[in-house]
Amino acid sequence: MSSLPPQVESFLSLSHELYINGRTVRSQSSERLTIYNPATGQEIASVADANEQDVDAAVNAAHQAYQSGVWRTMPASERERILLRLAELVERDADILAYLETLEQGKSIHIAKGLEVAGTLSWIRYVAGLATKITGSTFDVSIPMPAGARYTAYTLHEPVGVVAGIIPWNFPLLIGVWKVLPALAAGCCVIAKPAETTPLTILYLAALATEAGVPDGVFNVVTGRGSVAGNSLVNHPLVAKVSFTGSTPVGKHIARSCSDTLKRFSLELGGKNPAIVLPDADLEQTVPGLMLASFLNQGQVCAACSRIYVTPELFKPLSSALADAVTSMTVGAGLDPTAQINPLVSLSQQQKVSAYIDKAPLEAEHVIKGKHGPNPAGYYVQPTLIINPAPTAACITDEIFGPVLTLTQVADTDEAIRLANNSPYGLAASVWTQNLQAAMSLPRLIEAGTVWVNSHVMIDPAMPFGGYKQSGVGHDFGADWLKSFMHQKSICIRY
Ligand code: TAP
Repeated sequence: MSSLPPQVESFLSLSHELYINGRTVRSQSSERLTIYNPATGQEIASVADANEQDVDAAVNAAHQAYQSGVWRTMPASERERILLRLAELVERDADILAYLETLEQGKSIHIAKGLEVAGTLSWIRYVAGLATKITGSTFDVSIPMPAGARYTAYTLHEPVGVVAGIIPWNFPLLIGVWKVLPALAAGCCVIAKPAETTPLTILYLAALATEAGVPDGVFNVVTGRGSVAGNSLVNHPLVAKVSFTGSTPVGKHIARSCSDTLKRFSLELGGKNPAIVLPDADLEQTVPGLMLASFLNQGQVCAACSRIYVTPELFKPLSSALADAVTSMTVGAGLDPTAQINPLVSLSQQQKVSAYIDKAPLEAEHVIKGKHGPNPAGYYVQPTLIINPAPTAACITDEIFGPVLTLTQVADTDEAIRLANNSPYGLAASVWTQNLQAAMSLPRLIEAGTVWVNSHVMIDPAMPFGGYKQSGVGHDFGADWLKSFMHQKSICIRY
């Protein structure tokens, strides 16, 4: 750790507490959560393990800030300016954030800088701009009484109030921004709950928000366990909306809890995302595209490709090209600039993914494994390609969320579509073809919120992203994003 930038060392050495009312606040719980470096298994920091009283304090701070109007009644252009200032501060501290992300999450420093922090900047800037584009509509209505009366109506969009943003561990900073920033742009006040393994960058971001001019109480962070802090947040009566990204089982639990009090919720959940490779696909483009789609961030990407269906014409060349690519990938720590595959986020994720890999030979024709990680204490798994698994194999039905890819030969395009849709998930998919007819028609047949053609896993703040089926409820991103953090009010004027 001696080669870390001094600001990273000094941040890690802090006693990390909760972030409430624009400052660090000591938790009322004496419990701590240890944060480990996935590359070594060694402790790098510890954070507060918030209890119900801590959550109550954070929600009350957010509620008071909301009631005071300090943020929601601020001119929208001022909210936009402060959020753009936050982007400048993220840019200033980009290297610190990227190192922290690699150290707590395990991902490559290249991905942390070039994708996570760079993406964070794009998303903050996009969403800041939405603050000044909140519009309603004006219309005449035809109410017939009293005789002779005329009415005009218009709609207003008003922030829902206090929002709980619950964040997973795969892209803690970027997804943290997806949960917090649209709520802020809409005028809401927020409590963010990062995953228990990856809380550091969101704590850092909250302090930057205060520096940027976000008023106290508007952006709070509670670190802690989902079963305690997360659950208390979701059930808190002063929370008006839960914005959640995470697994489908936890998403269902949150939906059930919210339904008791009819809280608003949006859920971005898991996926088991297929790619269909047609006979005319250009393999020079398809092979690197599928490798990126499947092994980016060690497959810990909700939209990652994890099932490939290929028609017989290209089965052999595609399977041998993917096998070569998987076995030649270099495996190492996120801080090793040459490593293409890095450790998984945690010991439990390593054990979960390894169990799927161990079972695969019993369920498939062939299993091809890549290199081992350099440090047995790190949370590495070998990148793995599973050829022709049984249709009911766990590796083809379950979201593994690791560097594990299946390749299945199908008879024709119809079978590929049928198998692609044969999943309770419907987050994302891709079609690989040079045929215009197929490129235009196949995406309409696939049950998924996003379908790419000749690419996969490419997202943009302007492009709405959400799941079909059990992959979610609602959408993130796009021009209408803020509406899910706002009530619509009709005002009707008689004259
Ligand atoms: P989860 O285990 O679902 O955890 C997500 C967050 O929810 C964590 O902060 C977790 O806290 C918290 N949580 C757990 N139980 C809770 C409860 N009862 N009440 C409230 N909060 C609770 O997911 P994960 O393992 O961190 O992330 C991987 C999953 O996220 C995958 O399924 C992946 O597909 C999905 N994901 C989806 C998307 C989109 S955009 N659709 C993007 C990224 C990831 P703890 O950490 O303390 O458990």
